Parts: sequence; C-alpha cells; structure tokens
Amino acid sequence: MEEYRGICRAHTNIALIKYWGKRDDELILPMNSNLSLTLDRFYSETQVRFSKDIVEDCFQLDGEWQDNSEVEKISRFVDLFRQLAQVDLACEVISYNHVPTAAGLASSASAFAALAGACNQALRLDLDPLALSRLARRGSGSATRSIFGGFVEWEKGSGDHDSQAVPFDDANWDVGMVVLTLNTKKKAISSRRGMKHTVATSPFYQLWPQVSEEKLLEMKAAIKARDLDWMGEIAESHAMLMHATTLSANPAFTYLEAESLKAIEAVKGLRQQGYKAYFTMDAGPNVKILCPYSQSQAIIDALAPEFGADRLIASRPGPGIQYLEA
Ligand code: 2P0
Repeated sequence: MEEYRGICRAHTNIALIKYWGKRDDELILPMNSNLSLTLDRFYSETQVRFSKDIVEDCFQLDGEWQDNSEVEKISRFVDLFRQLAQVDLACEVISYNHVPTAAGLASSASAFAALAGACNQALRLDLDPLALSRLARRGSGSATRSIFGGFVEWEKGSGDHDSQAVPFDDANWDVGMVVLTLNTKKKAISSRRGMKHTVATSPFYQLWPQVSEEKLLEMKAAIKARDLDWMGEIAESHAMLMHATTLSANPAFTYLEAESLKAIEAVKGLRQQGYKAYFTMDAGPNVKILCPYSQSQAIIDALAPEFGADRLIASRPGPGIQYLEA
C-alpha cells in the first residue's frame, strides 16, 4: 500500500526584534528582517500520513477533529510539499500543542514548523533547514524562525528564494524567558489582520522598516556581547515601537490591556531590585520577560504575589526541529 508518514517536533519562539507587516501577503514576505529566541518549554508535535486510504485531507488538533476552514489552511500548506514531491495523495494531520493552555501563547509558529518537518520526512524530500524555513514561512511568518534553535534571524530577503531564517547564536548561555499570562482568550484581532490594517493606515508605519533594521543590527551586537541589559533595552524599545504602530492605525487598536501595563511596571520594579529583567509583548496582552535563566525562579517568586504563580512559566532556550520516528 502506498503510504508515507512523518512526525516532527518544533518549538515556539518569541521575537526580540518583531516581524510586523508584510510586503507580499501571498508569499508572506516581511517588511523587515527580525530576530527571535526559540523556547524549550513550548512545542508542537505533528504527525502526517499520506495514503490512498485517506479520502480527503483531515486535521486533528489536541484530540479534536477540525472544521473545513482549518483543514483548508492545512491543505493549502501541504500542497506546497505535494507539488515538490509530485505526490497526489490526501493526508491526515494529527497535532498536539505542548503549550499549557494557561500560557496563552500563539502556536502558529511551532505548528507550521512541525508540519513542514513532518511533510519533509514523510515525502522524503530531504530539504535542508533553510529550504524548510522558506516553506514554513508560507504557513505563518513566525514559523520561519521555529525551524532553528537559540537566537534566530529571519532575513527578509529579496523574494521567496531567500526570505528565510538563519541561526544566529545557540543561546547556550545564561539566558531565558518568563512568560506571564494575563489573558488566554482568543484575541479579537489576529496578527495577520492587525499587521495588515497597521501597514495600510498608520502614518507612523513608514518609519518601521528602517528603524527595525537599525535595531536589529544593534540587537545582534548585544547578543554577540552577551549583554543582557543592552539586549533588554533594545527589545523593550522595539516592542513598544510595534505597539505604537497599532495605536496610530486608523481606527486605532491595541493588544495592551490594563494588566499588561501593570506587568510592565512590575518588570521595571524588578530591575530596581537588581534583577536583569526586560519585557516584550506580541499580538496579545501577555508579557514575556527576558532574563538570565538562573534568575527566572526568583523573578517568578517576586511576581507571584501580584500576578499568581500559576500564570508564570519559565523557559530555557530551545532547540530546532526534531524528526521523531515515524
Ligand atoms: C513576531 N508576531 O515577530 C510578531 C510580533 C506577532 C507580533 O509573528 O500572518 O502569526 O501568519 O505571518 O506569524 C505573529 O504573526 O502572522 C507574529 P502571519 P504570525 O513574532
């Protein structure tokens, strides 16, 4: 019987220099190069099976079969791999997100990176990691970076052929993140929609590509110097630049909530107590704290009285994708 299987694990990542805005919606080409840290604590595991037995594409996530609109997204993505392999079989995708629901982290980065890896293995495409990151990009921009571990740069490139992630630093030193979850509800404005609206309507957005490239260069120097204070200052500044573009969109919107602002103040308070702790925020209200991993438990202990210990999760840097036995 003609059947191909693959199974792959990919970890999520948090950007220190944000991806915000596309120059090509179809190919998912970003306006600016960006940089993230892959996290060990949160990952997706995805199994794909192509077989004549399967009548039509289907997709199960965390034990639940998904509806047509979700299956369609997966099908379109898997088509890229079917075309490369010249295979015309339907597939079954079974995926688990090992992201505590309470973490409130988006999982599209780890999800599409894991599915890309699983398809690569199943269809014996033998794609190298750079080629795989270009394909993961077509599922979700942030998935581009989840192919690799440690600090990863997504080079915006000049087109589909070179808009890809490259590993920048293995992060094999005392660095990590604490995720502070403030709200786990599905966000009202998806990243995809939020960035599109911002690019189209914010007069501040024209500054974004240039400023981001400058901050990226500085961030790379700070990482190479392993200077966490310098990294943290750039990360905070760049995150707020992103949120300023949403506040200046028309109509304006924001992902910040009242508790996010409290958390930002609390992180600044930690610094006054001598911790190396710096915040970043993405397309949601949750706050991620960049810190030396060795300080993460003390930071959790310090924030727990105000925010609750069950809403604080520490992570070390994580690895790139892992092929698991099919
Ligand atoms: C990032 N975000 O660099 C930025 C910062 C959110 C804020 O990448 O439309 O889910 O699928 O490419 O990758 C989230 O956006 O968007 C994201 P699509 P994606 O992490």
